[in-house]
Amino acid sequence: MSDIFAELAQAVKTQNINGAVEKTKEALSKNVAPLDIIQKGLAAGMKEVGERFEKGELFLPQIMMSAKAMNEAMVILQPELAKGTASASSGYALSFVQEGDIHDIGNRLVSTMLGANGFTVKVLGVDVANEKVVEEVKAAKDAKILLVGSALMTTSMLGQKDLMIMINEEGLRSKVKCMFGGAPVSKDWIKEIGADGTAENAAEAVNVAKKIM
Ligand code: HCB
Repeated sequence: MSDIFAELAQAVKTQNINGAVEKTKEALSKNVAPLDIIQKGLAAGMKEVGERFEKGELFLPQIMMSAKAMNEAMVILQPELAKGTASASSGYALSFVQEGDIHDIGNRLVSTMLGANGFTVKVLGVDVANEKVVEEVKAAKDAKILLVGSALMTTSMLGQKDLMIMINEEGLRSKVKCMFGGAPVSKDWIKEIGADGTAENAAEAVNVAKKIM
């Protein structure tokens, strides 16, 4: 089984878009769980791509093509992930990528997994201003709302702190539970800004979301 994960990762690492799609189809045909295909295969490859980019061994066009390979595979996986088994509603979630940030692969994955686990998810997309999030919270009728914010850059992560301040100033803190994630987000950061939780991956995000709601 580990071979298929290595091959999925390899397809992402070598910017092999067709290969990522074909290997994903092959893994599904072998009954490999869609989430394992992502976490043990595609995302593991993407992690390595990020590390090599940081070391200056890869350049932006290569990351873009690796992201494209992962995204094409996700097109196939998303309907599988969305099937889920939940029937009861777990709550309403607002999902977004922080202002200035367009990294949406992880946020889309978390949103899909929450949807598959009974949450009604409104996806606000990328580069979302805090004012927009606050506006959406005010407009929502639900008594409690889960904020699912992602930031992949240390710069955009700072916007999470500003959002917590805005939410408090607007008197909305009791209406929201705040779960933030993305590579630079740590438990210490969550504590510092007074949010409610974080998660390292989409499966953990579902558990955390259910716990804090
Ligand atoms: Co991008 N990029 N990038 N990038 N990029 C990062 C994020 C760096 C860390 C790479 C590096 O230097 N090592 C870096 C940020 C450095 C920093 O600030 N510390 C960086 C940079 C600098 C940039 C640009 C500025 C590069 C440039 O233009 N010079 C530029 C910024 C554009 C912008 O946003 N304004 C840029 C562009 C790109 C793309 C477009 C080429 C592409 C994004 C494509 C897309 O998303 N549509 C890209 C990519 C792919 C990456 C890396 C390689 C991978 C990110 C990814 O998709 N990971 C990333 C390296 C890294 O992250 N270490 C690199 C896979 C997903 C599945 O994981 O962590 O996003 P995830 O999500 C997980 C997890 O965090 C958690 O669950 C998810 C699912 O398992 N989670 C949550 C996520 N959100 C959550 C919310 C919750 O509530 C709970 C859990």
